[in-house]
Amino acid sequence: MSRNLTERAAPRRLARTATATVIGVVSMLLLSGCSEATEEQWKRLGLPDPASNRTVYIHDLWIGSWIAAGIIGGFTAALIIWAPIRYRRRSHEDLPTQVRYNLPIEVLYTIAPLIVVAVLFFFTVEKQNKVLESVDNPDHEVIVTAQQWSWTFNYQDEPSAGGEDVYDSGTGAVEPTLWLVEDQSVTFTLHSPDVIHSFWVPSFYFKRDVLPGRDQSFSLTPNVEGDFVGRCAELCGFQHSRMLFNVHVTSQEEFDQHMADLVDRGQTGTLLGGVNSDTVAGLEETREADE
Ligand SMILES: [Cu+2]
Repeated sequence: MSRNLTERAAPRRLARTATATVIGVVSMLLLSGCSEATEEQWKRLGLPDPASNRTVYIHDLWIGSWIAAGIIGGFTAALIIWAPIRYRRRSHEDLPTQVRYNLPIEVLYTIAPLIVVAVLFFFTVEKQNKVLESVDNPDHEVIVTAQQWSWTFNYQDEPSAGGEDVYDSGTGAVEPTLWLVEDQSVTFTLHSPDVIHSFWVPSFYFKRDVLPGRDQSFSLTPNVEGDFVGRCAELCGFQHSRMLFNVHVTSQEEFDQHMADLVDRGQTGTLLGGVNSDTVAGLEETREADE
C-alpha cells in the first residue's frame, strides 16, 4: 500500500521539479533579455556591437550561414523524425521493406553536401576579399607589435606628432590602448618578434595572426566612437591571458592631443621588439609576489 503511494508520488514530484525548472529558465531568459543591448545582440545572433566599416560583410556571412544551417538542420531533423514514424513496424508479423543500393538517394547524399560546401565557400571567399581589400592612401598607419606578453602600437608619420613615429605600449601588468579616429581609415601591419599571436578586436569582427618573420596587413575604418576591448586570440604561451588591450575610437582633436602627449613623454620611434621581447614585461611583479 505504502509502496504504491510512493510510486504514484514519484512522477508527480518529477513533474513539479520539471515545471519549476522550466519556469526558472524562462524567467531567467526573460529577465536577462530585457535590456535593449542584449536584444540587439540576439538579433545579430550573438555578434558584439559592430565598430568598423568592414563588419557588415562578416555580419551577413554569419547570419546567412545560420539561416542555411537552420534550413538544412530543420529539414534533416524533420526527416529523422518522420522516417521512423512513417515506416515503423506495425505488427509482429510485419517487416518493413528493406531497401539497399538505392542509387538516386546515394547520388543525392554525395551531391547535396558538395553543393552546401560550394555555396559556403563562394560566400566566404566573396566576403573575405571585401574584408581584406587594401586601402591605397590610409589616413593612419599603425604597426602593431605583439610581444610576449603585451602590445605596442606604433603610429607612423603622424602630423600631430610633428611627423614623427610615436607609440603606445603595454606590459603584462598594464593594458595598452590603441587610439584611432572615427571615420578615418587605418592600415595595420602586424609584427611579432617572438611567437605567433593573434590581433583580435571583437567589435571589428576580425582577427589576424601575428606571425614572426612574416608581417601581415589589413585596413578598416572605425565608425563608432567609444571604447572597445582587444585580445590576443592565439594561445601564445605562459602569460597569454595577460595580452589584453583597449581600443579608443575618438575625435581628431583628442587624437592629435594624444599624439602630442606621446612626443612629450618621449615615446617616439617604432618599437618592433627583439630586444623588448627578451624582457618578460610585467612578470617581475608576479615573481616578487610569489616569493
Ligand atoms: Cu599572444
